[in-house]
Amino acid sequence: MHTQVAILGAGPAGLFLSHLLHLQGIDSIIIESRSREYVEARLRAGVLEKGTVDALVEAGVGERLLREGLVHKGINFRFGGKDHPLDIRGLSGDKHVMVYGQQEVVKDLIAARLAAGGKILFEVQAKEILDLETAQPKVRISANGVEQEVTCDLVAGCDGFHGISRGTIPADILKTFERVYPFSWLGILAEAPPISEYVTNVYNEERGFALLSMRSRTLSRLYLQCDANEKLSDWSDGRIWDELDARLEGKDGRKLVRGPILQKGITPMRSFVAEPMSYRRLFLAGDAAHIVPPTGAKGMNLAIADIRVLSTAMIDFFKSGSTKLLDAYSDTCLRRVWKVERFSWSVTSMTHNFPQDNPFDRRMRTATLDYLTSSTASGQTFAENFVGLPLEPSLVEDHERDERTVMLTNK
Ligand code: FAS
Ligand code: PHB
Repeated sequence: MHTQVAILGAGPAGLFLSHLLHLQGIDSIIIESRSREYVEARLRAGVLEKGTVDALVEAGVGERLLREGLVHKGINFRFGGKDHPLDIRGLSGDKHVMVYGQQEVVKDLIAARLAAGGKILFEVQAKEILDLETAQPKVRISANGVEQEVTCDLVAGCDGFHGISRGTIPADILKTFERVYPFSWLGILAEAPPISEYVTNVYNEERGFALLSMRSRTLSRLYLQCDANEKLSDWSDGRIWDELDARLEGKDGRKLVRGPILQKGITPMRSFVAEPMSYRRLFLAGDAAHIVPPTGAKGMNLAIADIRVLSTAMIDFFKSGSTKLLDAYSDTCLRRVWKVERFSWSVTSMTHNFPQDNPFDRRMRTATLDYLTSSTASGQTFAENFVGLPLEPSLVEDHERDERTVMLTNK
């Protein structure tokens, strides 16, 4: 099989890249190890930044999102037993986010690709990426024990944190940066009306963090900070509801409306960045290159932002033959990736209890949240990050300046 771009992974990154390339008449093949049913049922992110919504709508795959998604102009913080709302729209210059499950975005993108005759090889494992130093790299794939090769011009590593593409970058070139948090999130999807119109971040000095989100007006998406080594089997439905209510405790007597739990899972928490995000004709995007703790609702949004940069660079390459934007891809993305890593790390640090805390640390957290929700300046900082930072301008100019400097120095 031959294609212009071989894409590993049918998550938001791989699917959106394939769609954007298709709009410009560029051919791609997506290689996905899981079944279509599996990837469409996988519950993950829920909050879409304004830039993500705009990109999906402009690409013609946002119609259901606009129809079924929930507009969120604010966010709640609950600490000291009271709610403290933040007017995201007012603090961000009239921007807002939308709540629309990642699995819905994936369904919309798969439907669009298949309707356009796109090639998605489900239940096919990418085993190895070869010949990246040549103009015709290959991906060795395997399905039901049968091995084949996909030859291509470019390879997009959109295969997530546990994929193979990141490991294809030579160890003496790849640098990784990681922070593993000493806790996880226990998340549930429940058939129960959300406690409020907007997402609520709960900080309880004694018991830790909880997040009260939703996927619709009848589906609640709720999370609890739990120990990193917790087992799901230790958490009965009743214990989950009781602990959520315990973290909400307050004079206003707020309690969650309970309902059947449709899905539950435990997600480990880490911050991770791999540099560079490209090697020869391989370009990493999304979780293959970076991970953020879900606290800032940035994971999928970062993946889409990478693809907005990568698709522009790949389209320029196929239309003009120039590699300038591709050469600048990694540096361009990493500037924004690190700022988003900072935001996600900071929101996690100010809302979760850590084992080494003393009472002063916990009061500091409450004071930080009090300042965040009472100071316009602090609120504006949070809001501009939460609705989504703008894409960085391509660093082509920087690279051209560097090249000129190198040439002058070598003269
Ligand atoms: P993805 O992981 O979505 O997609 C990669 C795809 O590659 C997968 O379908 C995988 O099957 C496939 N693949 C891997 N190896 C392969 C191989 N060798 N061959 C072929 N295919 C291969 N983000 C938030 O913003 N909010 C949240 O609440 C949130 N919750 C999360 C909960 C969990 C359990 C996880 C794991 C992540 C969560 N995230 C959350 C982050 C998540 O949304 C990611 O950022 C997002 O899925 C990134 O998209 P992709 O980069 O496309 O990677
Ligand atoms: C979610 O609904 O998954 C969500 C909402 C807000 C966050 C993080 C996650 O800050």
